[in-house]
Amino acid sequence: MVPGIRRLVVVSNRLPVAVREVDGEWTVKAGAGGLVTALAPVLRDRGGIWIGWSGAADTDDHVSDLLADFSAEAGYDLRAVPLTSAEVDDYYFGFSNEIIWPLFHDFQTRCRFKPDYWRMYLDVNFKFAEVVARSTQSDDYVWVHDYHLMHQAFFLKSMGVKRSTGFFLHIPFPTPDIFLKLPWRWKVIQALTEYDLVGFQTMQDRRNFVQCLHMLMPEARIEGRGAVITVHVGSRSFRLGAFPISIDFNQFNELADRPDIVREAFRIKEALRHRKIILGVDRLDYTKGIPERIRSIGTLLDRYPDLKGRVNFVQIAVPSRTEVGEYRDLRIEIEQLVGRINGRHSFPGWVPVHYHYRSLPREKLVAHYAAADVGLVTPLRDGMNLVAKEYCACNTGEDGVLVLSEFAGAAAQLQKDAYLVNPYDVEGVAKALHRAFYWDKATRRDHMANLREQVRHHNIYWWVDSFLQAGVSKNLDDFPPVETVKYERG
Ligand code: ADQ
Repeated sequence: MVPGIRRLVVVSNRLPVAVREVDGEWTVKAGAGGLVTALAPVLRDRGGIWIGWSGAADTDDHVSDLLADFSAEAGYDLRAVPLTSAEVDDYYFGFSNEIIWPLFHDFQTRCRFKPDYWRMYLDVNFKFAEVVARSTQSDDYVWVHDYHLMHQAFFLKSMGVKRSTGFFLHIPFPTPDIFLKLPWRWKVIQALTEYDLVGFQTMQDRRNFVQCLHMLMPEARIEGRGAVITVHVGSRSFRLGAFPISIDFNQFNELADRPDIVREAFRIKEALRHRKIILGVDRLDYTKGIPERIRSIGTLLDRYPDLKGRVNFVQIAVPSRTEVGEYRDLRIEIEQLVGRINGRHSFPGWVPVHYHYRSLPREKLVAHYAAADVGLVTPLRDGMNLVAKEYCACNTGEDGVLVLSEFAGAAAQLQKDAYLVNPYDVEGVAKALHRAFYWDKATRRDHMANLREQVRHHNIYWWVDSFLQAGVSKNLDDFPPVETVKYERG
């Protein structure tokens, strides 16, 4: 797939496995996220390596044997970067989750700019880079993922280790007025310029990055147009691209049509007496706009009494970062809002909001998507949002409506056929839901068919290939703008 490149080396904060201690025994299981599904076959076919933290602190010896067994079976190597509890606290919970995550999602008031976090972030990045240097050779392609590890190329170079490197940012890149609040803004930008390719989810993220670059490094010069452009800084050049991440469309599509899942979807509808289902699915995170969404449902029922007893809102929230106080507070806020709306609007035989705080197995999740008449995806800010794409892939009857936040990266691709809303505008969201409720069958089918086509073409394999091609190609003309690229997996 990539000429001249020996192996693909993926570097991410977490390894693509779940390592757990159950009753004193350590176990390791394959992870199930989209990134794992997309990259695992690529690594397996090309004999690659995945470098990351196992997810458990201070587990050095217990885990390495288990990972070796797992590697033998998976067909690619897993290399764990062991982290101490102090490192996990300041690098992961601190710098990554209390500074970069809120700042890059425009929540600057939630940031805790502690210098200790920054120092530990650098130490841990150096530790990762040492493992990368030890585990790789000069003709390997090192693909680094996400905001936890922005300094990999910088440290590899400072060690004198020459590697071809690419970086993909899964979260948004903020506008200069927000990014410039970061006390270590220059060092972060400078570190990113050390990669050979930096990939963003959307053209807007890339534009934001270019604006920050112009402000902090006025000598930088941009060349080219389209999805991939070149930046020259002094004697050095690197590339910037927009590569919207996606899902394995066929996998979701086929699951949704499997007879047992069709039956499960029917059971979900039956349990709600075949009322229209509005569905929300998210990690429980303040960026996902769950309280605002629930308030919109309250407003919907207040303003449009014709829908009383005719809709159900089902919110499924997967527990996330439960150790963090802010996330616990958010959970309480959501539970109170659900209680208040149900207390105000329920009548015998009808409870408007059904809230589930748990992770669902893939099959159950797909059954919920397939059963839902409206997918309500309203993050306050999101790099992409895969739930929006999963909902479309599972809507095999082409009968659903996607109501989507204009602040999700997915809106750039899906805006023509999704019902776009401002998630802060509770009345606007309520109005959109009311309209969506009355959309006729033909309108629903037209829009959903287009949405599904978009996700089918720009699937996760298209994403991997376009990043890797940009990572090693020398010809910019190979890269037409993302919006017009047509791709089908051969
Ligand atoms: P996330 O913030 O985690 O990802 P998202 O893209 O929506 O956000 O992915 C969430 C995943 O979790 C989906 O695949 C979904 O199916 C799954 N999920 C959510 N709730 C679940 C539940 N209750 N049970 C089981 N599974 C559940 C980050 C960025 C995003 C970006 C992705 C990929 O924040 O913007 O789209 O990375 O780059």
